[in-house]
Amino acid sequence: MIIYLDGNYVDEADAKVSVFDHGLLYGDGVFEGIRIYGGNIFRLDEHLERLEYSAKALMLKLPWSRAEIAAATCETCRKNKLADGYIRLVVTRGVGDLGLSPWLCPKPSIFIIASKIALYLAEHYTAGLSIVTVATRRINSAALPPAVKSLNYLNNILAKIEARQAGALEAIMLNDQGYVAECTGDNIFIVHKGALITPAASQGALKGITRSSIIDIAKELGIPLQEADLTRYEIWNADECFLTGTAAEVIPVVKLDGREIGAAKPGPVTHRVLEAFRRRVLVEGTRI
Ligand code: PXG
Repeated sequence: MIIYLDGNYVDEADAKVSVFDHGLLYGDGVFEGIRIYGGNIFRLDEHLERLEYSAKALMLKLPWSRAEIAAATCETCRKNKLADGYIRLVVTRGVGDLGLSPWLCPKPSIFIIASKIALYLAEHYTAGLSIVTVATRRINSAALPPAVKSLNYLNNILAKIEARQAGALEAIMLNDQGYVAECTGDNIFIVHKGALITPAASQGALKGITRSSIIDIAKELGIPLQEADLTRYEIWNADECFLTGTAAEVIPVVKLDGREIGAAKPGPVTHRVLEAFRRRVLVEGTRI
């Protein structure tokens, strides 16, 4: 596998970063997970815009233009002959000393991995997931805005561990007021009386690229969509529920904390949205 690392295309065995990189020492950095479908990189510009916003929030100045990062992303896919897969684009604060101070890190590092990811099995999409609510709350945006896709994922990892301890593959994370924020690596939607409802990003969700694509699909299909505060009560009483994420795409949820949601099987609205999403990813995107 060929990795893009700080301006060079290197073999994965040579793709190494320093132990003094603050991305490693402190999780000081940002990243994107991006999909490529049939040679088209899905919503590359939106991903790079989110990367810029995340970096700006950390006062991490990107010394590359969006066009330069886009070109390196496409070239990494071409070099690996990757037409369908998952791209991990990472920017770290770079090498510094053993103190926190980011201003002592003169040069950020960038690397791009073009590979594959499979979070769930085919049967999870056909049967739907059983998820749980975990006690680990989504981090308060006054502490660290959840919209920042940073290299510090410990909040989500703690929740993921809790989910696994409970025998589930994904978990709902509530915000500190008890409203549903999102899942550990996915946004959440419910279907109620034919309408789609998803928590607003201000409730502690990442502004997911898949989420925004589903919002566009809802408009296209004429499905009413609302951003609203959700508690578990709304999920218990939902007709359908599904999660969205770059890796997971659109995955149905049929149980929460052992309670069946709706008919306890993937529902018609979820199917319509999923089919529209699958059509869209093949035609939308940046040709590499
Ligand atoms: N919320 C969080 C916290 C995420 O990390 C999403 C929502 C969905 O956003 P996109 O833009 O992908 O639609 C994410 C993205 C994993 C994994 O292994 C998940 C993400 C990133 C990297 C790895 O589950 N999720």
